Amino acid sequence: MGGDAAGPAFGFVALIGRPNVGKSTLVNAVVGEKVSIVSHVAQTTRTAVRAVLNGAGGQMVLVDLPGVGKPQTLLGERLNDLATRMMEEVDVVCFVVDAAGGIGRGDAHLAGMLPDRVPAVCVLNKVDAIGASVVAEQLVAAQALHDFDAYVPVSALTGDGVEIVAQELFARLPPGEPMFPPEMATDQTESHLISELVREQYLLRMREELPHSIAVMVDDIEGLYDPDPDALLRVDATVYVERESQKGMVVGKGGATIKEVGTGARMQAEALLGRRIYLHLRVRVSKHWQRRADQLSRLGY
Ligand SMILES: Nc1nc2c(ncn2[C@@H]2O[C@H](COP(=O)(O)OP(=O)(O)OP(=O)(O)O)[C@@H](O)[C@H]2O)c(=O)[nH]1
Ligand SMILES: [Mg+2]
Repeated sequence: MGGDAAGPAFGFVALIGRPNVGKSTLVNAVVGEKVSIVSHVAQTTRTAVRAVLNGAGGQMVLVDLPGVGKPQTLLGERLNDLATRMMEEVDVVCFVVDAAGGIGRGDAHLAGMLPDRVPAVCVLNKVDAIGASVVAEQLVAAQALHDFDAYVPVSALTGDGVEIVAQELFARLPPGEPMFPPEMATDQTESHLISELVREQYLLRMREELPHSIAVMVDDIEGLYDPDPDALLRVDATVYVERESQKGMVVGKGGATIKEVGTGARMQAEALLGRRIYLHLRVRVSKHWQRRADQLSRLGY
């Protein structure tokens, strides 16, 4: 196991945990790049987001996944299914709990679903928000969840302990050749990355149920293969809401909200892609898309 004289290690690691425990923050911290969007809203991650880490011992693909919770909609059911299916298919599971929020029944339920044959590392996140005695208490609670192969207290936010998470995961990968070129941090398309950055801007600004009602699709992207590095990337995207009444909130007074969101997402996308971008957003209603199989599939969920 792990990279040794016999050759390099390669494998997939699934990030498993309840919503909001900090899985995506951890993935970004481990690879040192923003690959997956983050917000205070549960169900921020809706797809399997792959992030690639190259180390001395080999290559590891972190698969960031939706948090597993009580599903309220068909979307919620699909997100749970995706995460629980992936934990069966990977080489290692990285099980994340919120040590500050406290390990609870949701964690126990999920830990009960962990397959025995897959090594699992337990990450106790958000230790920046608690004292040493609480960390010790949460370590005991984590040990009662499952017979994990390792326990690592971290703060994905400050980066404390993140290096150790990478080491513990690497050590449990099977031997294998790298699958991705070393400069590739994620296999997401530019379109997907941009649509996620737009959604993140909304998640950070919207309240109540509205964040869950928002989906974003890039309809058109032009200039991607222009050899001129200064050429403008032109992106058209649609923000979907579930009801006519939500349109106003997404657009904002005099278009203020959609303008702010567009600027925020564009700036992040420009930094990530190293290109100048013109981003055009429009809003459409897709009635109750979270509950409709045809609409979910169309939106990529
Ligand atoms: N204090 C503190 N907050 C954190 C830490 N890690 C993540 N957070 C916060 O927790 C919230 C959720 O973070 P995410 O990374 O989006 O959580 P997630 O588990 O990916 O959530 P879902 O995708 O919805 O399942 C955000 O507001 C983060 O800033 C941490 O180490 N300390
Ligand atoms: Mg996430």
